[in-house]
Amino acid sequence: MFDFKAAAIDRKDIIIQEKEIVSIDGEVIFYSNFFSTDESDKLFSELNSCIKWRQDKIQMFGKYLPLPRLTAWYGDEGKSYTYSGIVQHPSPWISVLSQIKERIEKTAEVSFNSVLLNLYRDGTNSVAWHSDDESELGQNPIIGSVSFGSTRRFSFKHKQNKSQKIDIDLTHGSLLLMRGPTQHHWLHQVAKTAKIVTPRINLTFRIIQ
Ligand SMILES: O=C(O)CCC(=O)C(=O)O
Ligand SMILES: [Mn+2]
Repeated sequence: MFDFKAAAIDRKDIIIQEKEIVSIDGEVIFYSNFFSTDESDKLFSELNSCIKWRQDKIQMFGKYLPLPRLTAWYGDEGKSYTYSGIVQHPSPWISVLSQIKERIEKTAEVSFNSVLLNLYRDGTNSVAWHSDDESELGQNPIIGSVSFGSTRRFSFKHKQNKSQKIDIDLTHGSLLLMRGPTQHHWLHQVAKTAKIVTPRINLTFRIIQ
């Protein structure tokens, strides 16, 4: 179990505050400044230039439509991932991704074996309501979500009690941990917005069984 009493973790320069976002029917914890601004600036530009971004298409109403964002999948050999009918075969780990993975593993207290990356080029890019509940993620998946670049609003909506909604702004250098039964009871999305014109990169570290 996660120790909520440990309210902050030491980073060399500052204390990272943790905040519980969801506690009913799930466990979601947010660290707003997990990476320093300096580090986050460097990681954003490295990811922006080094990642092999791809434009996937999904089949809807008999047509193939481009996803409203670019994606990439990295991980241990053989850890393929299927979502919305798209099969992603992993590219091997690169140094920048391994560094980020190692940093968040200390806090998440697990070893991740894969990461899905999303590049939201501007506010027209988004991800629709969904849960990360694919069978290869196991019963109660733990997901470590790291964000760099533009702040975008991440929303939760309870599946049974639809009036229950929680919004959280995912800032540059933040970490959001989702675990426990969260994916069974909550949907999440990043909605389109006319306010944002600059890019954002999100990495969701996962454990493929
Ligand atoms: O961009 C985000 O913050 C979330 C992305 C997401 O939910 C996903 O890739 O499954
Ligand atoms: Mn998701």
